[in-house]
Amino acid sequence: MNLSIVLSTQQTQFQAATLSGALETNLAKVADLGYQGVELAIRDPKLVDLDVLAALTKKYGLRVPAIGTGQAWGEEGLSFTDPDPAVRQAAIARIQCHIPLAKHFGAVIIIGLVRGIIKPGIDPAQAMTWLIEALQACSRAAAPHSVRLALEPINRYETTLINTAAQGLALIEHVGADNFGLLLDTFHMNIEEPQIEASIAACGARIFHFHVADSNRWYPGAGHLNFPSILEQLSTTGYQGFVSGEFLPQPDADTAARKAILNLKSYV
Ligand code: LER
Ligand code: MN
Repeated sequence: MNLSIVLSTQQTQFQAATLSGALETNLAKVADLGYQGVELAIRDPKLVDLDVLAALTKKYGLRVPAIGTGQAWGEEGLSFTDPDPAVRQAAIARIQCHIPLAKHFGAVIIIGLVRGIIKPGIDPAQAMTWLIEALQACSRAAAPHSVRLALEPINRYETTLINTAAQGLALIEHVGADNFGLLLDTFHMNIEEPQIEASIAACGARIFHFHVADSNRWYPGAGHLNFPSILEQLSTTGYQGFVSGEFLPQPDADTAARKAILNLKSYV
């Protein structure tokens, strides 16, 4: 099992980016703890230098399995389902801007909260149409570069659009692109899925990336999720990607990052 952990390239309001800021110090720490990869959360690719990122991740022997994009929503309000067409277009352009980075690292581009929410007064069917059109445009732009996109079902308290794996699978049918799949996150699954292992099995080869946090969004082992069973089911699907830690920096970031890898290794 390849393990990675979320690292935001800049300070962020997103609480479950375990590590943020101080890029080289954090990369050295992640490598030292034994992680094979680092999932980079990047608000805007224009804020980072691909050459620097490439050199530093190489220096510390870290792969980049995925790029998180949610800060474009959380900190700038960009979304695929905003009633304002200019905002929708800016969100699509922002995601497309991640393609060169994703191509370089062989990373999946995560579509999390940048999909947006159904805003008050907006017909849900209209929001879904905007979402599908945006995902088709981004998947089409990424395909020639062999870049994949993964939409993350997110719990009902954070979005009104695509909360469950089943909704994610239905969306895949509508988008109709081979390079579009899902990111499953155990924290959200614990809230939304009737049975976590069954949902993992149902998603099968469409699982493009995987986030782990425990039931309380602390590091795996700090809550009541059955990770040995969840990870066994994930491996049964043939998943070859990274298991990526995205949890609160509690009781502090260093302890959480250290306990997560210790516990995850003991489960498999
Ligand atoms: C992002 O990966 C995530 O899990 C969401 O909770 C973002 O808010
Ligand atoms: Mn997540």
